[in-house]
Amino acid sequence: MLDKIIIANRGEIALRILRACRELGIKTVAVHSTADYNLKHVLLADESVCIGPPQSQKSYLNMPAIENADFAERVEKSGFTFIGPKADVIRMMGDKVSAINVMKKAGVPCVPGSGGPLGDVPEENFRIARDIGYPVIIKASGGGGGRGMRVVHTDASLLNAIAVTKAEALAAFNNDQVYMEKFLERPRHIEFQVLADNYGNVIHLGERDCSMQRRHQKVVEEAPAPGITAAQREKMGERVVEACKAVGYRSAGTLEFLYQDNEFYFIEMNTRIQVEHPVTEIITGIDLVKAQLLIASGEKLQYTQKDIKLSGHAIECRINAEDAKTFMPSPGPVKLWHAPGGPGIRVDSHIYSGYNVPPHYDSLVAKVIAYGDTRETAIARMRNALAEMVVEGIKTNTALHQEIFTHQAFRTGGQDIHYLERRLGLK
Ligand code: MV4
Repeated sequence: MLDKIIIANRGEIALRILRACRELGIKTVAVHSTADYNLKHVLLADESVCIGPPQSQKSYLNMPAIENADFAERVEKSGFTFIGPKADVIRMMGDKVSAINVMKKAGVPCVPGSGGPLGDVPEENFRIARDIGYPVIIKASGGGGGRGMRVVHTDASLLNAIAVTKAEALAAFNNDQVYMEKFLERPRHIEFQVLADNYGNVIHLGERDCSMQRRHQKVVEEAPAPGITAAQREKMGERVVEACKAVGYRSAGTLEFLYQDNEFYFIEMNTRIQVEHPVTEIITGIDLVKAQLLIASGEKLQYTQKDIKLSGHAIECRINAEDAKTFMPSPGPVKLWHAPGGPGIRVDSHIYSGYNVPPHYDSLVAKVIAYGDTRETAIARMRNALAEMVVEGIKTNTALHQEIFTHQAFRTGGQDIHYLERRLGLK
């Protein structure tokens, strides 16, 4: 078992990791900026080290390395264990063109596309676009999560879109490689969770629906995805497991898909634990963070695929310190915090009465997760929990969440990625 770990995170996930360490008897070192000396996990950790001023670039992200893969590599080269996949696998998935190609080769369905980086021969790019069929989307290979993308509807704007996306990609990611995909107009965002050990054992833990988003920020996530059948899950699950085996994946990971007209299309892979992991933990009964720690300790996966049974339905609301209408950040002192509770409610949060939300980082202050044997029950419990929750001193987006659950379209389930922005009248 690992003896002691550095928690190189902040906020609710750092506390989540600390709790898993406590359960396993692993000692913890919290590293934090000067703005974060009063973070809950810093106060609870066995040791803490201040690593710099508030700005992330000067503290949490202050290292000569330019990307996650380089960081993982440096950790391993220094003789420590990195809790996550191998550096070369992180690097491969960080490059979207190479990620798509390995997935395609391993039998995972991908969006019809260029299958490689675009060159600078105009006629060739016109041909690719016409073969795919407009509308197409130009994406930066070094991008992901919605950064560096452009939709193109006709030949007339294709070359300029490629040129501009390339220039932006070079500036943002130091990599001007771009690729082309068919633009899906009304997809859902559905992602599969995987867990892999150091010995080639890989399982999937079903899917999450993360279609409720605004400006690429997820707002509500749920598992399982409404309407996905056990047969679809099993088929996609088998493919994602085979693909992870093929690349020598290790630790927790997420394969993101667009889902439209009953088909899944792989778009990218996240090589880390994600904000929305609790909904999967709840319906599978598996502690994903603990599993990551055990895997990094060299233990074999304790489950095989047949041990994984999904039960019930879980929904997560991301509570942000922001204005519910304007979405402007609302940092400052939390005067009063009462977490909701009761049957089927889990709250992952680092805030407490008297805590000050710093202005320097993302605005997530709590995740409220509701569980029930049916989706309807989970929604009812969530609405009670949101009504019961008290956060004073800062503004939160709780009213937005409350509104989402009043709408019949949400209650029906299966809305696309544009639903929330349409609903908010932002589109
Ligand atoms: C797409 C797409 C439509 N067609 N790719 C945005 C985030 C990044 N992960 C990929 N994204 C998209 N890729 C094709 N071929 C639409 C989006 C997209 C999106 C995807 C997931 C969740 C929210 C989104 C919001 C806008 C656009």
